[in-house]
Amino acid sequence: MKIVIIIPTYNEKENIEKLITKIFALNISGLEILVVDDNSPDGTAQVVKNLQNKYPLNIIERAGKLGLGSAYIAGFKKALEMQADYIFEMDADFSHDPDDLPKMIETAKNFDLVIGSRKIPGGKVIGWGWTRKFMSNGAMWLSRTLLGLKAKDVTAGFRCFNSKVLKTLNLDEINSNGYAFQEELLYKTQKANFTIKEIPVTFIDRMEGKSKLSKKDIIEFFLIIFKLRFK
Ligand SMILES: Nc1nc2c(ncn2[C@@H]2O[C@H](COP(=O)(O)OP(=O)(O)O)[C@@H](O)[C@H]2O)c(=O)[nH]1
Ligand SMILES: [Mg+2]
Repeated sequence: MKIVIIIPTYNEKENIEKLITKIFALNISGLEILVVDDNSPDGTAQVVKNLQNKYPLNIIERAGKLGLGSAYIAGFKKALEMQADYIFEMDADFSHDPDDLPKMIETAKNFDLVIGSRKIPGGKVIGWGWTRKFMSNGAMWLSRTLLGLKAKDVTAGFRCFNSKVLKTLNLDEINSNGYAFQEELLYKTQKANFTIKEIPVTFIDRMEGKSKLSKKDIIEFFLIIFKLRFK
């Protein structure tokens, strides 16, 4: 069984080595990491390359900041080439706890998509003010209502896909980025009738570095709802 964890990075020098070390310390058999770096000016890619002799660690280096969605699409294609059975999405900034990986892998044996969810009982967010929580809840409510999404955590970026999902979906048709990308991918997974399971996780806002997503990503989240709903 092969598990590939895709970690997109843009200026994550303070986080990436610690995260990679922590994931491999779990000793999960068949696990590999695939970093997708967008030519981070802080030298994230070099930090990753220095660890490649120690771990089963791969890197895709792209020319510039091309966005989270296209980073994942590039990562998915590579992970499928690597013959992965399970493919994870995971942030580089420790918002997603590596200790949740074993439980997600266990659950992935019975479901096509497993979501590390902040929005079901037992899940939570630490470090966001009330405005960000309010915005996030409102946005997800709108998206769930208009798109008929069953999962509660629409924009979760901690996910485990059975590779058959990503082989089935037409990855080249997904052009959104940021939060919209997570929303579109969830929508298409549900629409293709794959089974989806949320398990509760605690999401901790990043301690090191700054958010790489912007107002533009928030606007795109709303626009894609209408594109998916009314096209
Ligand atoms: N390769 C790549 N990674 C990105 C890009 N934008 C964000 N990321 C990464 O995606 C993950 C989530 O971004 P983050 O800034 O933590 O978003 P937030 O948690 O919503 O504030 C982090 O690992 C980022 O380094 C991008 O354009 N390209
Ligand atoms: Mg983050």
